[in-house]
Amino acid sequence: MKVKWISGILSAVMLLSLAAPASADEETRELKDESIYDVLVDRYFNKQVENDYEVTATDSAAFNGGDFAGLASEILHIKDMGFTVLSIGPVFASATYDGKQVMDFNQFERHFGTEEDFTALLDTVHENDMKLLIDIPTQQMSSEHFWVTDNPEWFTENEDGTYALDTSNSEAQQALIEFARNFIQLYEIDGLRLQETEKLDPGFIADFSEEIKEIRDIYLLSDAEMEPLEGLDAVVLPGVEETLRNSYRNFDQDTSGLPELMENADGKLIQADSLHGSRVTSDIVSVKGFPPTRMRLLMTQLFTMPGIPVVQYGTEIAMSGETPAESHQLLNMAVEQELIEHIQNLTSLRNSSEAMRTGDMEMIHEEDGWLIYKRSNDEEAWIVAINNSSSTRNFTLPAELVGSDKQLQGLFENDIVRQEANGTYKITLDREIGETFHIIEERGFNMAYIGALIVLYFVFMFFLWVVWKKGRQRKADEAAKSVNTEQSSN
Ligand SMILES: [Ca+2]
Repeated sequence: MKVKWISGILSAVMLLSLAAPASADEETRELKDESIYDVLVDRYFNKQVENDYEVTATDSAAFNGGDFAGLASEILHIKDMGFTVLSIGPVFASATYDGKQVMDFNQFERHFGTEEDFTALLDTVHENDMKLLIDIPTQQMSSEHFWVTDNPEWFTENEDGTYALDTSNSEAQQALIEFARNFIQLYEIDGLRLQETEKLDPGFIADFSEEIKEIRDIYLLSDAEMEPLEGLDAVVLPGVEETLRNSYRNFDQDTSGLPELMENADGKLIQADSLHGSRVTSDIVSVKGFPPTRMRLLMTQLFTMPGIPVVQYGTEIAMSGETPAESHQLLNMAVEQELIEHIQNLTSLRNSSEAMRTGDMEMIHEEDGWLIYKRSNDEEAWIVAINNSSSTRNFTLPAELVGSDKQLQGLFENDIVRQEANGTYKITLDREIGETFHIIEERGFNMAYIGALIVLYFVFMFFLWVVWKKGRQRKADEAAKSVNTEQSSN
């Protein structure tokens, strides 16, 4: 009992000392501090049956029934994983479940819910200290949209009969700007993402950004890998999907593209896949890999490198799929928790560590899936080690990189690496394991801890003595009372 109590105090003290940097809340968080969970309303959770118009849950190309109310009621699944931005795709009346074939920008998609349902979702997201992001699709609009019928000159027709808005047309520009300004005036959303950003007119993007930010300084993001552009707060890092997927689809992969990628990632959106394409899991399955192990390492990489992580819904359960409809399965939340817990650990680390989000990045070693890098700022420093190879690896860190009289405290595997007699620190990692080491002062026999424990021990003994004394007093009182009662009944 006593041993358990003391070890409980000890781990609490150690946890406190690890979680020193305060995490930013919704008010103070900037885009560079966020992590984004990307979902399609139709594929998250079906809460209301009254909006299930011709829903066919067995047909991946049809509406499956998910709605705003479902997202609101199951928000804790996302909140608990530690994401700070919920991105829900397009929300406007659409011919398709993914919201791309917009039929009317002035209506919410009826399968998703009403204006009240959307507002309730927005409130729920904010109550949970998250932000809400929606997508603006303009390049595959439905022929039924009145913009198409009234102003055919604003559009070019795609091969599949949908219409792409010509954002270099000044009337089309004005219509889109007016719609977006109205929308963010009506609803306190926190950001917009322009779909197929690479196809939009750069001059239009700059104007659009300026006009919407006059109303409120919300995030304006790109969904495409591209060079930074005036007006966009963040773009997807060029090459990020291919490099991450090639490095982690299997073990013993060529990881030589990672150092350069990580050097350029600061302030950019980083993702291994997106709602527009095939899922990473399909790569892993195609080489007969074991998705949970692969995803674990990939997530360790994603959340400990510079940049703003964007994670598709279903990543936490290793959802697969080659093409968008097939990769957009209805989310099954009642599955294996292991990967979910790993993501929780990583976001918890990232959300509480400024160095991990925006600190300096130093690549220390990269060799065929054996990666070691350092993330640090003036307050804290971390060594991240990822062994994505088929054998146990080790690496000796010189004292210049770590400092003297330090120790490396592993967060996930609980390893502690102490300084060797020659001043170095030797990291050893089993195959297919990722670990983050916090660089802290060497603990050894730390007199401050022992002192604190002694004080706590005496406080506890005093508490026991008080309880014992009170118990004794109560017994004495009861005895006296029963004697009195006996006397009076006699
Ligand atoms: Ca529904």
